[in-house]
Amino acid sequence: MFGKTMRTRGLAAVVTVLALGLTACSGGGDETGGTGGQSAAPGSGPIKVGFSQLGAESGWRTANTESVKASLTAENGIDLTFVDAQQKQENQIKALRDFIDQGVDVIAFSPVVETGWDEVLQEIKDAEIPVVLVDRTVDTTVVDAYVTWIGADFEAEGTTAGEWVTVNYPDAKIFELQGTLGSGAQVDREAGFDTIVGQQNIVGKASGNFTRAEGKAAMEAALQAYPDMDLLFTHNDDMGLGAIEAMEAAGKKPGEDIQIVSVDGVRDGLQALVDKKFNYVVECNPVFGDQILDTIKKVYAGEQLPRETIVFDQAFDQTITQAEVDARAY
Ligand code: GZL
Repeated sequence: MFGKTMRTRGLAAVVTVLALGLTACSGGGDETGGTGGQSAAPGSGPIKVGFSQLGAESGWRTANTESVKASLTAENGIDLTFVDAQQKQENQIKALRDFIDQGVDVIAFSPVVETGWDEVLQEIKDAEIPVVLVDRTVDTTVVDAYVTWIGADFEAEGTTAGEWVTVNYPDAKIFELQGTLGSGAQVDREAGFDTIVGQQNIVGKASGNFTRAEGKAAMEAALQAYPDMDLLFTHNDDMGLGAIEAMEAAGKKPGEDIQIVSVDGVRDGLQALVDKKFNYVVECNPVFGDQILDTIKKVYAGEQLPRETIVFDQAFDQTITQAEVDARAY
């Protein structure tokens, strides 16, 4: 939370922040001048939102960005500044500092990795701009660095994938394609999966950075290094689709010679299920722009919010039909 003193809209007040609930508004806009620069009191115009998106690395991210932009619109009362960081933390930190200089009312961002944010999060806190964490998580020493986090339960996704493997392929020799190293999604999916399957069943790991090209390259090397692997757990569909290319180039049948368990559930990933090249996919729903909009409006209005909001996920196996895939929103 924002420490002991915050500005609520229209008046400065010393507010004791509750452990879980939080009222937070950006500074500025009240007669005491505030610190948020140009921000205005509720109802006097759009909410200025700075959104730092980590990149455009995967089908999941594309769908997430589309959902965010479809919800955070002028018609919905938002003046959005959206910045893509091309998966570089330094770009996100620059964007966050620019948002402070612009005097936005609310900052939303999906941190590419969990650590390295303390300095800029402290600067944002000092500027009294509330932060909504989207999707990825942070590991920071800054107390009350953000108002709330909205995203998926990455560890549960890993656990769900691991449980399917232990039930269906308990003796599998598993290779694990990890997402961006140090990202919350990578750390927690690995923790959830490995705990269930047991490290003794994992022959090797490598990062494909959540991209198709890097997933393909990592799998090409893994096929050489671990010729006895017979199951791939990939932290996202895009790396799994790249791995399929590598397997087929090596004369392996994906989904048969090497089972593939993936996370995300984007259309191309579910199509691979229909095509029998993926065997199991745990969804990580990227379409939650409306929930982000609702959260931002509540933050701006100074309403209390839960510390986190978990986005609902499900899982799919090869019984999924082409019609179901075609009907998917993303
Ligand atoms: C998960 C998200 C991950 C996806 C990847 O919520 O952060 O990042 O699983 C994406 O596809 O790159």
